[in-house]
Amino acid sequence: MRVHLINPSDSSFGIGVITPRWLYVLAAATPAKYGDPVITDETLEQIQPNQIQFGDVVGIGIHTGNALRGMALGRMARERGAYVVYGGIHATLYPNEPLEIGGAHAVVKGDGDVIWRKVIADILAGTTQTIYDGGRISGEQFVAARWDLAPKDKYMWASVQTVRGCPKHCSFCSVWRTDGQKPRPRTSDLILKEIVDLRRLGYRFIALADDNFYPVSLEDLRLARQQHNTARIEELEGIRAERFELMRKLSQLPRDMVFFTQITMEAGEDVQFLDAMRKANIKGALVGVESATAEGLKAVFKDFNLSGDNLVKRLQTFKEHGVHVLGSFIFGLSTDREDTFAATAELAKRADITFAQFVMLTPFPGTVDFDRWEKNQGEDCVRIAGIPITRHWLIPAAVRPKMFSPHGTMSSDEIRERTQGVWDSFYSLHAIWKRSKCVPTLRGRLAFMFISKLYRQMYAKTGISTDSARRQKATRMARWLAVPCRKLFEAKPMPELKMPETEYAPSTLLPIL
Ligand code: B12
Ligand code: SF4
Repeated sequence: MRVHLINPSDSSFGIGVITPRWLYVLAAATPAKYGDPVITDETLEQIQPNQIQFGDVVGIGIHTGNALRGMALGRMARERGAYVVYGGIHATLYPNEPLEIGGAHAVVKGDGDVIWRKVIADILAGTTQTIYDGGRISGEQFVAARWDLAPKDKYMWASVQTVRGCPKHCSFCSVWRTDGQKPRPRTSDLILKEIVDLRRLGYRFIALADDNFYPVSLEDLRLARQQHNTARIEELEGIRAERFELMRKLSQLPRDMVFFTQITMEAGEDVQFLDAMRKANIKGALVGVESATAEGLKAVFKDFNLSGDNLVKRLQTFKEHGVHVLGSFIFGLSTDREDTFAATAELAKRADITFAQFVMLTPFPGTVDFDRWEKNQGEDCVRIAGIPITRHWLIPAAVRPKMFSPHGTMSSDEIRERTQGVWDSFYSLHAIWKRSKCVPTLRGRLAFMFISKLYRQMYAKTGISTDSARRQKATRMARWLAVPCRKLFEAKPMPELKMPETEYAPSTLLPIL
């Protein structure tokens, strides 16, 4: 019996930008007595069915975007006589779906770190349950990934998680419902140990795959103090101190390391936090800007963000303090108008952000937007290829619409074309070259250009295009670009690297509290 872990994907690029962390965490959670799991990441290459044998255990992790491919893999594996188990955010939200159409024997909801060993043991003992609840484990229980199993020359960035959960409640996001609103920080010494191991292996670029690296804002603290809520103040200060402690430890790592994370825009008013990020070599962050207008932000329950000139200033603050921004914008909000696209493109340039992504509003299950939308669709909703539109992820990609909520003034095609136009303008050669001045050397500037083009190719061209021939062409182009790009991320392994001195130094925390 072998354990397989498969990350499904319709598009394979030969090279991956970021390691899918769950594969290597579940590999670490697989007891040694079953041998090393066979790992297949289909964002690199598609699986060969004959790798799966009768009696194997096959774990498939799905988010909504790759659920359909995941279901096909599950059916294939079951037909070959394997035991099929699903997990991941989509399986957590719709545990019955893999059981009904994905050939699943079992589905794991929530965190897999602790429960995975029980699932395998139950399968082998013939006592499999159909649904397991892995729950929301505490930070100390998060399992460190088995990076020794990752292919050496395939990924640009490794991924390490430092906290799960997010206290916000944005209407388009499911994280606060699945991972919870209470941040669950991981023990900082364990994070550091995993990062040191990665650097020893030759990874120097690391994505901190957190829901929100900045779980306590100054505003949260201000409110708790205003309410004289002592317990809350202590809790928030504790989490905040833990963040600074982690960053202090990261700052002791080799200076060639580069970290990237995801944070809310509120971090831009917390310059002490930004300075600590810079010292910790956290050189960039995905910031959910979402909309450039106040009405748009209200529509997505994100009115803690700023708009207009204040937004530009706030985003510039990140860069002034040494943190590059990958701004994430959503198009297709009910408040968007024809001129919103050009205004957003203009704002992204003015705000001097280093990278940007422009996504079309998608009602992801588990979100407030989805609940509202599903209710509006009613029982007799539109069906495509026999699938109700409220289960859009099950509609074959070739006929799946790109937008789901009719817009008051624009057609879906118009929104798609205008979104594509904003990508084109932000990633034109001229615009990228101008932005590349943030890198000091000519070689660095050329690398920046390559990476920008690859980013656009992978995320915009394969995602927004409706025509499958164009998508295939874009995938081929991305495969071609990815090879030289990955070379830029290569680093010499440092097998001798020691763990930095990590003893707790309370005095260093005092000024921040
Ligand atoms: C880092 C990250 C990214 C990174 C890296 C992706 C990568 N290569 O790993 C980047 C920035 C590239 C990215 C891109 C996107 N992402 Co993203 N991403 C995340 C984030 C913040 C963390 C994922 C992570 O690594 N977590 C750490 C691992 C260990 O946790 P995990 O994957 O949940 O796995 C645990 C359990 O789920 C379970 N489990 C998982 N699989 C399995 C399998 C088995 C068999 C078992 C037993 C258990 C199990 O056990 C694991 C350990 O506890 C999540 C948020 C989240 N909370 O999931 C969003 C998230 C997954 N992303 C999301 C989205 C929407 C996207 C994009 C579509 C965004 C966009 N519009 O472009 C793209 C899609 C990219 C793609 N094609 O896959 C959504 C998905 C929503 C949904 N319903 O599917 C999430 C949930 C964020 C959100 N705001 O809602 N993402
Ligand atoms: S979008 Fe970001 S800030 Fe909003 S709930 Fe999701 S993780 Fe939190």
